[in-house]
Amino acid sequence: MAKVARYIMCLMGLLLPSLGHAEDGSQLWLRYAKVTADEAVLRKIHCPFTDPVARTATEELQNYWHKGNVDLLLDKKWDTQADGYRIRSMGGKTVISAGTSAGLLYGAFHLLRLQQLGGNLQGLDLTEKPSYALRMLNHWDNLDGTVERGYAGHSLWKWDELPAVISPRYREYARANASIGINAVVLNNVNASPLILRDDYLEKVKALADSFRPYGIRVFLSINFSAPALLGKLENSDPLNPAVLRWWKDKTSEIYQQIPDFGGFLVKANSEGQPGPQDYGRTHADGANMLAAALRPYSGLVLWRAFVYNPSAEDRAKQAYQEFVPLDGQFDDNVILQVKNGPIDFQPREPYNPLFGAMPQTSQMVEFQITQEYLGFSNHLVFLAPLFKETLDAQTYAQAHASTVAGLTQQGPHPPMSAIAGVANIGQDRNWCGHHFAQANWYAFGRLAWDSSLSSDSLAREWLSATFSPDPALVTTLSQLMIDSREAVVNYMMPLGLHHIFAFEHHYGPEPWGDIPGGRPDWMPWYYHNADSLGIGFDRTPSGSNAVAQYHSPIREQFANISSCPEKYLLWFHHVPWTYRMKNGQSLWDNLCYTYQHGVDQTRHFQQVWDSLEEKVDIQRFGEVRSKLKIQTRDAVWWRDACLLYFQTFSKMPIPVTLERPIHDLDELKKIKLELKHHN
Ligand code: GCW
Repeated sequence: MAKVARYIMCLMGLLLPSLGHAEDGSQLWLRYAKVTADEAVLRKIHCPFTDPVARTATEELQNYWHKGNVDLLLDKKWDTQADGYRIRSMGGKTVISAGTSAGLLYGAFHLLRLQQLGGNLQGLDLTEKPSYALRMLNHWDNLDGTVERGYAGHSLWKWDELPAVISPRYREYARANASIGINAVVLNNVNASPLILRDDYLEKVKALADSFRPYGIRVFLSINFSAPALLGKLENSDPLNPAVLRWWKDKTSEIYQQIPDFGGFLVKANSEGQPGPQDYGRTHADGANMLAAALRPYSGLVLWRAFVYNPSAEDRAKQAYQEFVPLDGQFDDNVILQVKNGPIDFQPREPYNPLFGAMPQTSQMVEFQITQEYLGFSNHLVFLAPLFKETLDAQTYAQAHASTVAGLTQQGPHPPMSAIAGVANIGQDRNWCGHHFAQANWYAFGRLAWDSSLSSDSLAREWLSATFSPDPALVTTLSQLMIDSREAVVNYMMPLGLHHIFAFEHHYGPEPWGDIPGGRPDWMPWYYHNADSLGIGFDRTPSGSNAVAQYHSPIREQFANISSCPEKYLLWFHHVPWTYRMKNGQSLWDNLCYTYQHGVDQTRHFQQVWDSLEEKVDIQRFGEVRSKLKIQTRDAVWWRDACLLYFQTFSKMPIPVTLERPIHDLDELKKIKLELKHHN
């Protein structure tokens, strides 16, 4: 009955106020109520500064702040680089003070968030300073409008229309970023086309930079290391060739003439077929320093990626460390090494990358993947804050102080260059991210980049209150679901340290049997799971590849010893007999079966929880999330059946009778060949 009433009211445009108007998710977490003209005359927002960022701060408050007068002050006492701010209640007013206009903007959004979340607005006195100086999104967007591993439609950047047409979405995007503290974006894919540096594209880049600037956002570009040869028609792109350096210097100067606050270059070099300094017998440091020299006069940065591996006899998990650690101390101080959170590649769970803490003289930053390449695309509800925090909070024991990954990357050798990046999950979909709950991952990434000590639970609650409703029943129930969702995806995809057992190319769905005759072993699932009649898992102890040696003591010993290795990493570091006794007394095989089943049970539970909240969620988003949860559960069953039936061919052990029976046949599953084209 209620449903029918809601439907009719929706048709009449008369939705219940508590449910808002018809929602398509396009407003993200910024569902602030606008100040009316009557309200506006009752309060004054005072800001003596007129630069574009301060103006944005003022406008946001003018448009959305309902609760009395606010003064915005610049206070030189503040570190001018830090974007920090203070908010105080003083003599009937609220005062935001900061060292920069960007600080005022973040302070304004903080105040609006407090209002939105129903926080106490009396007697305020709070001070904020970001954990990282550079809080950055990496777009893997191509110039033809597709997005590498993008699951929310085409690229937001309409290169063919720019610079003449400026889509209103550019500002909406920038505003959303600013509201969570993101202050830098790399516009294009790390598999970079050299064309991005051509004059006509730089004009388009300038137009985007101009749209983002009022929101305190700086633009960076991914570059193709061979651009001097490919675009500049030089003989080569050898970093030690003076003509190459000259080309980069000229190009950089050209960029800064158009975009005075340009941030710098992100580089994927000698990785997965991309060109790089090694093509000329030079090192990563030679390549990075050459670009750093071109950028130095403008205080620009080089973000040099450490994601490198080659088909060789060496364990892939060890290769980046082997290549980069000997270069410690050789990188210029405007170079930051951008390191993926784990040593393989954005798997549902990886131990932290041992490069963190292994290069004390080199600035390092973490790269997370917000887009869900290996986590069910935008079909699966997976809240990533617990994954991000697992890495940030990991204790490396690399130094006496500050040796969590967060600590190491926040206090590198060259402050204030600290930085953090997330590969964006944003596209042209009306709801920006493809799945309504994927917005939470964009949100959580930004908020953690601002304050890495925030808890996953508080982030889930904040986001839910702002995005769906502050109703405590909804927030409590769904925040629990969100927190559980990361472990669920690990359980139904790759539990107990399993990794890289997904389908070739598109990376959606299970393919533990995957093998392409003559294909690169380090792209094949068997390389990683090593299942045989004795057991399963990758031996990375001294009796195997000895990747554990790359970790500091006592982590090294903890991981190397099968009885102290956390079970969540067991099969990452050990080849374990099927009959091995797990801590709960089950055999490894039984435990694997129970864990896969548990993952399936969790997704079924998510469906029930969601349905129980039907009355509390608007119709459109309710229906869309419900459909996605159905797909997620179906996929979880698919993963369970595929992995257990396949591994059973080695273990030869029965699936415990208390568990659900598989509903697929292995042969039938092996025939599935998805033609997924990244939803482009
Ligand atoms: O995860 C792998 C992806 C590639 C990606 C690469 C990288 C941009 O499968 O699509 O390329 O990582 O991070 O460079």
